[in-house]
Amino acid sequence: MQVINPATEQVVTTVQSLDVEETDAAIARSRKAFPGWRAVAPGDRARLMRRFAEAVDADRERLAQLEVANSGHTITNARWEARNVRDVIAYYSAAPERLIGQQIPVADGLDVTFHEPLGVVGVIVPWNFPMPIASWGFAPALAAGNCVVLKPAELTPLTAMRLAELALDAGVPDGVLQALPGKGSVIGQRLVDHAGVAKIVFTGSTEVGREIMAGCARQIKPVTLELGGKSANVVFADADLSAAAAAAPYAAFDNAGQDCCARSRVLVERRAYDPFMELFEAAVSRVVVTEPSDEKAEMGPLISAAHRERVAGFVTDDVAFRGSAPAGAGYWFPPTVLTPTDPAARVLREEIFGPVVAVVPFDDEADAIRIANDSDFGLSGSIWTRDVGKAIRVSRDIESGNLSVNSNSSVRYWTPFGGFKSSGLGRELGPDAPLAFTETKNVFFSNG
Ligand code: TAP
Repeated sequence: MQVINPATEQVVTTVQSLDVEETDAAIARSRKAFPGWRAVAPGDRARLMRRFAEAVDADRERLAQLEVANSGHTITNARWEARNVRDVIAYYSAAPERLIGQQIPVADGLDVTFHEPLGVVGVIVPWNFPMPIASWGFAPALAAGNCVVLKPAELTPLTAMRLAELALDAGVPDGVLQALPGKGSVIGQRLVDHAGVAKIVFTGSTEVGREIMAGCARQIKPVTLELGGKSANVVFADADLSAAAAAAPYAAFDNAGQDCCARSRVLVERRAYDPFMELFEAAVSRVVVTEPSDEKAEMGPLISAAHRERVAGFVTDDVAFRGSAPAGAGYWFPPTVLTPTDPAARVLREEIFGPVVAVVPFDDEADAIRIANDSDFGLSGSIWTRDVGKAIRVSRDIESGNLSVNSNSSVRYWTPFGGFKSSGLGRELGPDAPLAFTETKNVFFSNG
């Protein structure tokens, strides 16, 4: 399988796609490694994870350059992503020594609970943020004493493969973390169907997530689903409009809009609509769309020609204004702002996963909440206002897993992350994430 640089359309390298037999062999290696990994004393497992984090730290620039070449991420973003992986592994390195159970008052003895690791966990990752999303699954799973088989997207396998090498170099035993490049329909499906895989962590489209959940249901296999989004960026008239407008392009066009948390709907209070649009247009025109290895780049290309075609299908006659994009080789697409008037427009309903955003006016607080919630998705979103009471009310009423007031921040590894409605099931990250990779065992000791 050829790995293509989306900014140049050139072949970066060739990677061997694994088949079902090779996937089974990898699962068998993982199952063999599990008793040993589970038996590593908590302090030693913590130390190995810290060494893994240090190995990632020492390799940050190489990982970042791999992501620029493989995924077209801007170098600034790719460096942040490599640091994020390091920090996520370091954060969960504290977990092995803190998997604390309970002592429960009972008659006739003593009752205690243990958090037992599940076994082999399959982590299936999309192409949009290959490195961080992998680590949000594998780091808490490893910390809780599980082995992980990681399935990167077929388009973007390079950083996942490098991270598995770094784990080995750091002393994490063979078979504890493996990355298997190849097709979702082959490797991913096998991880779901294989009785030797105890849990699936899936990040990707709602469509595939639904099938994964059905596959897991057949085996009563636990599953975490991190799926699509259609998030609203709600701007009230009392907000700092300059700050909201200056930030809005990055909430929709960062990573070329290939972001599950992209605020691809901007809802603006009607009486602030015209001044906001003027500021927003100026901000969009300033977004630097260029060769992603350029330190000044703020947006790179889309992942593939097929995806660019899909994104282009959302651009209708409602174009308000657009930014710029390079011509020539590469899957470039300009930042695009639409002002649809039909609430049923596809651009307001479906996930675009490209640099296209729709702006919609609203009348008041109730109208903003109604429009924000008029979606099958509920992953992320923002509320811009100077009124603290309004911020509290609206953030409680919007049906979404992650909201941000006067900012567009989405994912922090210290806090739980995941969606409402069709955006998913379960939460990743935050201090409790390792517990999602354990079963609670209750043991009664009779004093008779
Ligand atoms: P998908 O097409 O759903 O693919 C995601 C992963 O699943 C890939 O590794 C894919 O492998 C694999 N896969 C495909 N078919 C499979 C099957 N039958 N069984 C098991 N695995 C299978 O998504 P994508 O296009 O890569 O990513 C974009 C989507 O991910 C968007 O909807 C986006 O919102 C969502 N996303 C969500 C989040 C969170 S945290 N909620 C974060 C990022 C992205 P191949 O690529 O090799 O086919």
